Parts: sequence; C-alpha cells; structure tokens
Amino acid sequence: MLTIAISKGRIYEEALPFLAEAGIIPTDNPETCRKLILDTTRDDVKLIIIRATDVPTFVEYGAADLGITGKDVLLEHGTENLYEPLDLNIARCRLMTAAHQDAPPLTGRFRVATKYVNITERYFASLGMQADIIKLYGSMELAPLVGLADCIVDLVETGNTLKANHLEPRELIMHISSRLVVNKAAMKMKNTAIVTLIKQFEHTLHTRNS
Ligand code: PRT
Ligand code: MG
Repeated sequence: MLTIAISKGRIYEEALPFLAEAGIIPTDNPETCRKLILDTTRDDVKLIIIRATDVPTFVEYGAADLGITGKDVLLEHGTENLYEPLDLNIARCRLMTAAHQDAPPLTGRFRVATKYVNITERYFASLGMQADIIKLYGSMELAPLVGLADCIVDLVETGNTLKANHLEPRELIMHISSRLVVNKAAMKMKNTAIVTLIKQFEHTLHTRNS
C-alpha cells in the first residue's frame, strides 16, 4: 500500500494529471466529499487530504509514504528528514516582500508580517537587515494597511491581491513550485513502487516540456 498526502485546491487540481499517468484516479472528489482518506482506481494507492502546511509532517513521520507540497512549505518546515526527488513545476508562484505603494524603502529596524517566519528570518539576516517578524496565519496584506507591519512576505501569483490592497511587490525571495516528497524509510521498504511512481511522474513532466 502507498499513501500520498496532498492538500485540496490548486495543488490537488494540478497534480491530477501526474497521478493519472501512474494510473491513480481518486474515486471521490475531495472538494465535495468529506472523506479525508480517498480510495483510487489503484487498489494499492490511497490519498490523504490534509492542509498544505501539514504535508511535510505526515510524510516525515511515515503517516504518508509520499506527499506533494509547495517549496515554500518545505523550506519553512525544514527538509532534513525527507527526500525531495522531483520538482513537479505546478502551483507556481513567487515568494516576495511587498509593501504599501507609498511606503519608502526599508531601512534600519522594521516589522515584517508573514506566515513564513523561518524563511523571512533567514532572508533578512542574509542581507544583514534588522527585521522584527510578526507571525500571522492569513490576510498578511492587511498588516501594512493598519500599521501592524512595514512590509509583508507572502506568495504572489498574478499580483492582484496586492494591488487590490494598495500594496506592491518589492523584492523576489524565490520562485516557488510544488515538489514530490518521500518518507525516508518508505523509500527503502517500498523502493520499487516508489521509484516506478517517480518515473511515471517524470514522464508527465517531460511530455509537458517537449
Ligand atoms: O488555503 P489554506 O489556508 O487551506 O492553506 P494554504 O494557503 O497553505 O494552501 P493553498 O492551497 O492556498 O496553497 C497551497 C500552495 O499553493 C502554497 O503553499 C504554494 O506553494 C502554492 N501557491 C501557488 C499559492 C499561490 N500560488 C497563491 N497565489 N498559494 C497561495 N497563493 C495565495 C497567496 O498567499 C495570496 O493570498 O494567493 C494570493 C496571491 O495570488 P495573486 O494571484 O493575487 O497574486
Ligand atoms: Mg490559501
């Protein structure tokens, strides 16, 4: 049995073609059914539907053999206890700093609101800048508007969310895409099945790029 951890929404939707290449078609739709464990057209594969930020935890502890999650989530969580064999190049976006359109460039000591505390700390430290980080769980865009922070660190895709809130992107921290991650013990114990799956995912990737 192989268990794959994945979050609903954009990653799930964009991962479906990869799963299909491996003969894995979920028999329920996670958006409409309330099941957290989904059967698939393969008797030996189940999907578990969890929050995006929980995927590394489930895979690390072996509660799932594999997972699909954003590089943002992986970098924030830490990846020492996982294998990351494949960049699926899906759910792409950019991790950026953003500030109010009228805000001056950052100098001296300033406050940054983000849910990416670890990445943000490392980023500003690498620039030798003094950032006081305020952890938020959502609606980061609000922070500069109400004087909670001088800037934010968040994901940007089209930029529409920033624009709608009178913010603008400033510095690119990194390009983000979703990755396949594998539990280390499972990679040994279920090597053949997992390696086959990785090859099938790679095939989808190569077909797309050609
Ligand atoms: O939504 P929930 O609170 O359940 O969890 P989540 O936000 O962690 O999950 P989800 O499904 O929203 O995002 C999962 C992953 O998708 C992220 O970890 C990223 O790797 C990837 N991804 C790709 C994105 C985006 N693009 C994206 N645009 N995740 C979030 N956004 C949000 C962003 O945070 C901002 O609020 O969309 C808004 C910006 O979009 P634009 O187009 O207005 O710029
Ligand atoms: Mg979200």
